[in-house]
Amino acid sequence: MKTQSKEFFPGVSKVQYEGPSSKNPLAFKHYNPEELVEGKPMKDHLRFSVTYWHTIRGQLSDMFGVGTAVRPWEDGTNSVQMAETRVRVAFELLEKLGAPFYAFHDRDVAPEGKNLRETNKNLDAIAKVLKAEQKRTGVRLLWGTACLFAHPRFAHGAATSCNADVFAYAAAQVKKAIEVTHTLGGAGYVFWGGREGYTTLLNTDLKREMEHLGKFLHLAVDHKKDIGFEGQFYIEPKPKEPTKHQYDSDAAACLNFLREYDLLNDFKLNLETNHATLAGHTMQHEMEVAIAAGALGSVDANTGDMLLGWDTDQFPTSVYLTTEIMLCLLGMGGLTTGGLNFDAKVRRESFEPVDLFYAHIGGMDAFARGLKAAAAIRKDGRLAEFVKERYSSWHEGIGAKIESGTATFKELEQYMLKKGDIRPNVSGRQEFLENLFNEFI
Ligand code: XLS
Ligand code: NI
Ligand code: NI
Repeated sequence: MKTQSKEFFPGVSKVQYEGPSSKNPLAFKHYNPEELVEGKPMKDHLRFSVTYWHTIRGQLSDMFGVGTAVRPWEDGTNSVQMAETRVRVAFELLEKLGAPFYAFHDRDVAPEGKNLRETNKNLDAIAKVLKAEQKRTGVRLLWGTACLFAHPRFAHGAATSCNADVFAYAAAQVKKAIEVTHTLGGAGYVFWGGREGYTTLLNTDLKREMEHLGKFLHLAVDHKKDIGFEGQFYIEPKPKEPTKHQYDSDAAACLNFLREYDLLNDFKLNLETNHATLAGHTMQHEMEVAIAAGALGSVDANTGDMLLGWDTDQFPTSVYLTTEIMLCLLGMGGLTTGGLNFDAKVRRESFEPVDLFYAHIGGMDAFARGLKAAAAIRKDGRLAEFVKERYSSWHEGIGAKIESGTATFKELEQYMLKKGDIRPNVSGRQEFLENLFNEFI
């Protein structure tokens, strides 16, 4: 067994805040964990999380080529022993980055065995190591989840599979994953329906599949209550990839699904930037939709590539994007159970271990800048004031009457017949507002 003192990233020491003038690529220029923004430490606003699947398990392969990742600690096996070593790697990285959270799929952390029983045993063994490392470092589990998409048994979906046995297997797997998340004190649990959708409607009973998904989620809620797990359940929308259409396609579709199946009280949304853009939305749009329903829970913080149409899962570096995200989050009063989870991978060409640090440091700094810019926009107040003023006709008179629900169509007709006509009398001032936004970047 590897001893705890063995270093996996010997060239990297604990990443420190050195301020904006630092030229050290392994230092934070903007993320200063204890610095107060709107009276709260940055680390509590941002609640950064590292994803196990990309950062620890990502091979950097693509559709055209095998993995390029150079990971000197890998022994070429997927043994339980190797899984244990990877936990040490993960926690060294988490500690050096000063990231307070991590997230994983069950199969990222422990290998499948020859049957479900053995697989569960493997997971239990690694959960023990995870728990010890959490205790040693103070790092916490943001959320756990089950991988219901990689294994061939899920080719037709999991909860929405045409085969009832696959539904049963998925249920057993999710049961176990929730229990392990509970044991590790996870703040939440995510459902991402990687294959809960279809590739052709010719073979699909859409209504039946969606009902099965609703049923599955109810069973999960029941079990959560049974075992006393108080973490937040999330659905993570994504429109497609790997399927042609996933049922949880965007925030609005998820909210409607949860409402239809009476699950709205038990779920919030975990929104991912690259999924928003795949759905033809901005992240800000997805966030506003979720916030309006009181259902924004957590964020998978990444970004896509403007010129590539798939889920490239890149680390976020655009301060415009992070400012928009932080403006939404500050506006809703901040994250509670959720976090900014870097569901992001380094490029296939960035194959050295140290690239994992550059990537996370860049993402953390980009969000720190976004946080500061968003707080400055709020303090300045002009943007919020503009929006408020834009709706001022609703603050009194006929507007107030409509909003309070006391106006009738008849009355509105009378009102307008008397007035005669109405024309737009104030500009939307988009360009003015874009300039205002830029003042803070
Ligand atoms: C894939 C998803 C996935 C979820 C967790 O596109 O983002 O990584 O976050 O299953
Ligand atoms: Ni994600
Ligand atoms: Ni993704």
